Amino acid sequence: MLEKSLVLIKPDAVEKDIIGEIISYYEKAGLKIVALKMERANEELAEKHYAEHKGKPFYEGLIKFITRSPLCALIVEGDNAIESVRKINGATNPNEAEDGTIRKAFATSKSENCVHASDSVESANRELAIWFPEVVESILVG
Ligand code: FUP
Repeated sequence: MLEKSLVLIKPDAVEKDIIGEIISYYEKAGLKIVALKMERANEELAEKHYAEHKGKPFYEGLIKFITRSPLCALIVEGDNAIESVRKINGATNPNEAEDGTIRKAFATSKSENCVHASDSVESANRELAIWFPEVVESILVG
């Protein structure tokens, strides 16, 4: 099924100048970048995005990390894009990430793990509306 996934290239990856390398992983896998922007998330945006983690021990550190410097938000489209992108990203913890994944190559810890991707159609729709409110209607309909 043709899907769209919300990908974040997180502050650690932007700081390391590997935006291009990361995008190449998706493009080489046959996925298409259909929207892209760079911005520094404020707390409100970060808290909306990570609402499901509120109250967890790592939550405050997570909000600090994701807001500390600019990130890139992308809409990645393709056949089975949601699962494909998560496979390309690899496990949350880089020590458990498979060879050939972005997190295996670049992530330094479970918290500074370079990328985020939607984990279901429902979360993709929720996250796309958060990060791309200006395009989400025209892009999601049809
Ligand atoms: P993922 O779906 O792989 O991005 O991972 P989760 O949704 O489980 O976690 C979201 C983010 O919370 C991770 F990318 C990093 C952060 N996190 C931690 O910092 N510590 C943890 O123990 C778990 C997650």
